[in-house]
Amino acid sequence: MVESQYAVFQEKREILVSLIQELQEVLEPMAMTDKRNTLNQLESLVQSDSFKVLVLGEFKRGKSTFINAMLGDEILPAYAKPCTAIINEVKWGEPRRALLHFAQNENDQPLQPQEVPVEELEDYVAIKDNVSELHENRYDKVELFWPLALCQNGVEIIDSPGLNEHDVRQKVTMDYLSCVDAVLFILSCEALASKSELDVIDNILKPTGHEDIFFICNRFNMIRAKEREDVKQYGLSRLASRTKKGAERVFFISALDGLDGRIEKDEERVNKSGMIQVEQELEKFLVNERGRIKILRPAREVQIAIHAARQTIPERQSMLKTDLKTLEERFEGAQEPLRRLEAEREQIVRRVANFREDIKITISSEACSFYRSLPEQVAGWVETLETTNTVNFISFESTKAQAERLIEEVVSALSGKDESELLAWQNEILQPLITDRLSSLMAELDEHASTFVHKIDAIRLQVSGSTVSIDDVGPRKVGAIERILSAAGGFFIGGVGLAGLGAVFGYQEMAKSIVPQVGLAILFSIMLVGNPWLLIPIMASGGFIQGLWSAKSTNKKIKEEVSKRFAASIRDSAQQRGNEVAEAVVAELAKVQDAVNQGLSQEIKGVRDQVDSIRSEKQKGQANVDQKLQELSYLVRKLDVIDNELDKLIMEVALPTV
Ligand SMILES: Nc1nc2c(ncn2[C@@H]2O[C@H](COP(=O)(O)OP(=O)(O)OP(=O)(O)O)[C@@H](O)[C@H]2O)c(=O)[nH]1
Ligand SMILES: [Mg+2]
Repeated sequence: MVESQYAVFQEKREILVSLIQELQEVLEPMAMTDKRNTLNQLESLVQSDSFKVLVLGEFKRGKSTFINAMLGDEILPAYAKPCTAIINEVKWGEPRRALLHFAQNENDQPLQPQEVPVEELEDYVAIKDNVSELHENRYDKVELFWPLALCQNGVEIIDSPGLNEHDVRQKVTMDYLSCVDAVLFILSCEALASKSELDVIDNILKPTGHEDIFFICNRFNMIRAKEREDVKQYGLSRLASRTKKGAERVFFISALDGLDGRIEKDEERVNKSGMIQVEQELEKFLVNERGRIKILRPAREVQIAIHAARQTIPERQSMLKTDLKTLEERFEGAQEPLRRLEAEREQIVRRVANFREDIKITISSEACSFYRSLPEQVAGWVETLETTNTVNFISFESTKAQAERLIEEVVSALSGKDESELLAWQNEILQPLITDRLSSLMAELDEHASTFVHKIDAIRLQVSGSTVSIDDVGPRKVGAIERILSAAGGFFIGGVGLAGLGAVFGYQEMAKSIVPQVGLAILFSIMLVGNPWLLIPIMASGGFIQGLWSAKSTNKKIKEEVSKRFAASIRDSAQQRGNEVAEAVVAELAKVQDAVNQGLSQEIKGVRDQVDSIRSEKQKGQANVDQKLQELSYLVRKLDVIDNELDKLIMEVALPTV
């Protein structure tokens, strides 16, 4: 059954949420405020999380039709001419409504999203007269809330305009690639796997961590029956190697048959369309692969919190049994070691900061030298460039308009080349460099964290007078760095969005999930800085065209001139672009630094928090102390129950399903 797997997942998610809530109640009387805040964040994250499915592809491949077919209704406009103008997010909601979000300029006041009547939706989301409207960029996206079964199962579908547009690529990259669970790439069987499509897959999707792409070869019904097998073989040969599960992830379908079949309740037509196989595989993938991470990763955070509570309980018990004067003396005695740990914290954080500085210098110099090597290649690119626009002096159209179009075409081709060279460099040189450095940083941090945690635990035992050491509090092992990062909401660092299953239990893997994130950051820095599109208005206005016109330049000359300018613009911005790439990496690594800092600070602060809380309990009198002691033994039993339930959940989710 289509719904059942999603429903099973939702049930498990609810169990996880209720376990988090129960644990929060346990921590409440134990003065573990920081941990509770982390769990709070975790709870809302788990609760609000949905399966996000991004549908991508070039113009007119049938993206909107495919989504409509999945939803079983004509919800998104889909026509033969370029149609989808902005990103549409389809999610669950009752009653139907549409919320329009406006594009934001940096200096403008933020505009509130606006409700639009669903009947008028098309006025906003469809391209009306011509493609250039896309560039107006007035709207950011539309959120559609619809009472659809698929969405009720926690699936959110994102439709996007054709990827051919630079702006679209930028927006999709920036806002979506880091958080979507699945990417469905729609192609047309009539023009399968073009160079530009493969470029997007190889240079944007894969480097940003999307290795399990679904390739949907649509419009299969347009292929003559006797050619179908050949088309399939051709599609498989180009696409299977580009996705982790190979041929299993390459589908040949007719979305239109799927949609019409569903509307007309023609089961046979739906079956023949190929839609059902895609939906079943997608469901399996979302629930098993993504859903597993969505449960196991937070579950690990809960385990770490339980472990922390188990460590705190005997300390509190011992402190409650100690007289106040002795406690104050011990705490006084801990001040010096705590100060030393404070200095150690600063040192560790400084180490990460230095690491960032070092890597910034390396990357910036690598990136600059890469950019400096580009301009000399531009002439070669333009030589092999076939243009469709030409300038013809006896045409009725103004020479200026003709020249503008030619310029735009050349710039567009060159910037595509520029972008793909850069992305290739990023994949081959930059990412391995970052991964390598990051691994050694993590190994180093692990060592520092171990010493730090060892010392803080010794202080805690000394202050509390407890004899129950961390090794006695439970069967589970929590690594030092894991404990530190977890204090700052560890798993938020990489974000569960791009994390692989390996990230569930290994901090090294978790740290690596930051690498695709870094890749994304670099990608937008590229798209935003030294934007070659700015060359078009500069060349189209002013003396440039005038000069060409009076010299009656040939097309070849125009191309040469454009390529010269293009090369010069890369040369001029090489330093800035290089720095920008380095900045993007460093900004991403700042998250690691902040998390380490926050984690270490919380460990130190925790000692004071506990003493303060015990002091105030004691001031309320012996009866209160006795009651608190009783409560603590009850909390131990409650922790056992939560821990067992959690183990059960983890076992169920972790076991491979068929
Ligand atoms: N024959 C046939 N036509 C299809 C199929 N899927 C989509 N179409 C048609 O192709 C045209 C384009 O479909 P859309 O769904 O608008 O394509 P799109 O990728 O969303 O287009 P843009 O949003 O403009 O990029 C429409 O006229 C659809 O009816 C299919 O499987 N077979
Ligand atoms: Mg569309």
